[in-house]
Amino acid sequence: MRNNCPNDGCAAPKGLCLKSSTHEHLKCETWLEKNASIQIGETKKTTDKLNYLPWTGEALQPEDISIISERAAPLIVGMVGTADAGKTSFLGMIYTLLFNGGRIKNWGFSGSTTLAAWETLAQYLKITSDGSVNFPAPTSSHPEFYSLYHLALKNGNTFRDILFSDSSGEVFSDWSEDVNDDNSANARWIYKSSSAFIFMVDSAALIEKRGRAVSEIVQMAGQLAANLNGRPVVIVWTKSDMESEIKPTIKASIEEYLSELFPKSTSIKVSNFPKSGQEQICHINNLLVIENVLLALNRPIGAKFEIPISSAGDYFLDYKGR
Ligand SMILES: Nc1nc2c(ncn2[C@@H]2O[C@H](COP(=O)(O)OP(=O)(O)OP(=O)(O)O)[C@@H](O)[C@H]2O)c(=O)[nH]1
Ligand SMILES: [Mg+2]
Repeated sequence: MRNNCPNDGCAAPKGLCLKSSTHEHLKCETWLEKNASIQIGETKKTTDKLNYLPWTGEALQPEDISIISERAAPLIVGMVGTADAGKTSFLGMIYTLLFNGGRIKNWGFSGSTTLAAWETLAQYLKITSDGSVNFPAPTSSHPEFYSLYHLALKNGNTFRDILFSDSSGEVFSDWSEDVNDDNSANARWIYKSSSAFIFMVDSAALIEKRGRAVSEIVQMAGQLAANLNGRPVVIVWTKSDMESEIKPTIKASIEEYLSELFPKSTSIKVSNFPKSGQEQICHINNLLVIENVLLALNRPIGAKFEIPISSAGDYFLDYKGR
């Protein structure tokens, strides 16, 4: 039996879910009613039998990484930040800017196996008829939830396959309090597998929660720094349209702490709201983050991080062009 969603016009599970994003179709009532036995961890096994292409356009799972590993090992960029920090909408903005002709210095867009997932994120950021923006729902905190967004980039004859790993801030907060937390398996995998990190500082949280937000950010940054082994971190101050409302002493203390913890890092302010006079933080800086991640990844680091790539057992198929 094909496990198609009975909702009119819905392409889940192979394409876009009409009601929600990426793998969230597993939470859709209509989907669950029709496919009662399907659990998050079982999706891949079920859809494997249905797919004629090795990829669906949806966000990749760790076991899918081999699909994009023929050219060279892809590089995973871990998105780390507290709940609501703006991780998912940052990714939606990156795709929106690239789709509208934005450029990453020296790098051209060369494809993606997760276009449907990118497209879903970008749909959220579209301004509605009443002038508001529907941001994505909080990312699932299920310990088996993985969401890897693929970008293939080209610089002359050099290709880079980058996977941005989105995750729930709630899970990363649990991980930062206890790295062995039972429900943080995905955060542990992201931390172990990433070649670089984007660390997000939520300007709105610093305004609204002040000291509590400072402690959460400090705790998470400390845990991120614990076993970096030279892997680069780019610090991103999200929701910078609100920057002027952050108490100067709070801002200065976080800046000082992060620059001591990550002395080689760059710090960039971004926003999803291109207010007049502040276009740079939206139109330029979001892509500048990716440019800085790529620059940092091109510098030699202290340790090499291997990610699992399946072997075809054939010298020709196993050849990874560099
Ligand atoms: N002022 C302002 N608010 C923003 C901006 N971007 C996002 N937000 C708000 O922040 C909320 C959270 O954004 P997300 O991108 O979902 O945050 P997240 O880090 O993915 O959250 P989790 O998945 O729960 O960890 C959104 O629902 C918006 O209300 C921005 O540029 N400026
Ligand atoms: Mg999210």
